Amino acid sequence: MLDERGRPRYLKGMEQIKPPLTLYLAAPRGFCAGVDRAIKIVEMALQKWGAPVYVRHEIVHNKYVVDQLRDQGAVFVEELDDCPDDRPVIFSAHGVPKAVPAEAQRRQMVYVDATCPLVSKVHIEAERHHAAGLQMVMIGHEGHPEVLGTMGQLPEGEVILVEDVADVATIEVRDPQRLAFITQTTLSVDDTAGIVAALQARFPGIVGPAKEDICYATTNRQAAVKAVAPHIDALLVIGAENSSNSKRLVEVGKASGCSYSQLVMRAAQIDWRALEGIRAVGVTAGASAPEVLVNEVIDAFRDRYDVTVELVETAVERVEFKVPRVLREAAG
Ligand code: 0CM
Ligand code: SF4
Repeated sequence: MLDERGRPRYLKGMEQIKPPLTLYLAAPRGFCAGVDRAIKIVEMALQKWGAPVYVRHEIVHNKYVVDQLRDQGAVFVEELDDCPDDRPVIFSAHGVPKAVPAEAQRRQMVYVDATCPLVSKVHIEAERHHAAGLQMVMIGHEGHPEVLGTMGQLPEGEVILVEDVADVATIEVRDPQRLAFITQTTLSVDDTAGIVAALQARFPGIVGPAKEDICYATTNRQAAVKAVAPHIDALLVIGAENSSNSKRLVEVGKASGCSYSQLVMRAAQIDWRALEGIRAVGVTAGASAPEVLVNEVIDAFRDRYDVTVELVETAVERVEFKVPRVLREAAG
């Protein structure tokens, strides 16, 4: 029996015995090197130039992170048109179409590009294929800012988007012999393998990266969820609705046999009634979700259960990216 706040209800005078629960904590989880760098860029820009510093799009897809930076003087906008000429602007970790920095230059704005180097790597791949005369197929989710940014590296019509295996059957290409594929960095590793296989079956001459362009952080977080899944009755993924990599973790949880796999922004969103009777829960966090929110969720479980934490670590990450040189130089 749970009370109105989802905590176990006890009879008056009885000792408060909390039910036992094992909490399997996935590792790696949470911030990746690209997110860490992007947040640092905003913080260092605020130190260097003072507030306000404009940020085009959420620097990373997490409301908590965005709210904290806003409190320090960052102003989040969706388009460059919403920024004044005389304040610095930062481009989010997801990348921007080529037209965006070009426009910032035309307006003689100070800008810092916080695009993750692993997204920039895909931009460069696309340009290289284009220069070699190949048309591009991009595997990704329509409308996602990374997809808009990557497709926007090449002229209109040069990149064809496919979202799933069904799309592969219907696309029309200029020349099947002169084709390359690239992918969004935050896709499901397993789903993408299926789409790549379908592309290779229909266009045997298609050129691509060794596997796909999914980044190390996405790959590692999905592998950790797969390792946790056999132990648990429910999985909570800490992350935001607009975070592609976080949503993929929910799907991987479900595909790995965990029927209750749920995205939560933070502890307040946990549906305690849905968890009634569970004995083992898995917790992970998307690449844009700060560890403070993981701790908040663990504490919320401790309020209600006698918790034993088991770490399930499938990789150790040591990737770090430097911030752009302009921010490493003294204020000026
Ligand atoms: O791309 P995605 O929606 O997963 O973005 P995010 O901000 O949640 O995660 C980090 C990144 C990138 C690029
Ligand atoms: Fe870069 Fe991957 Fe992190 Fe995106 S999820 S910011 S591509 S490291």
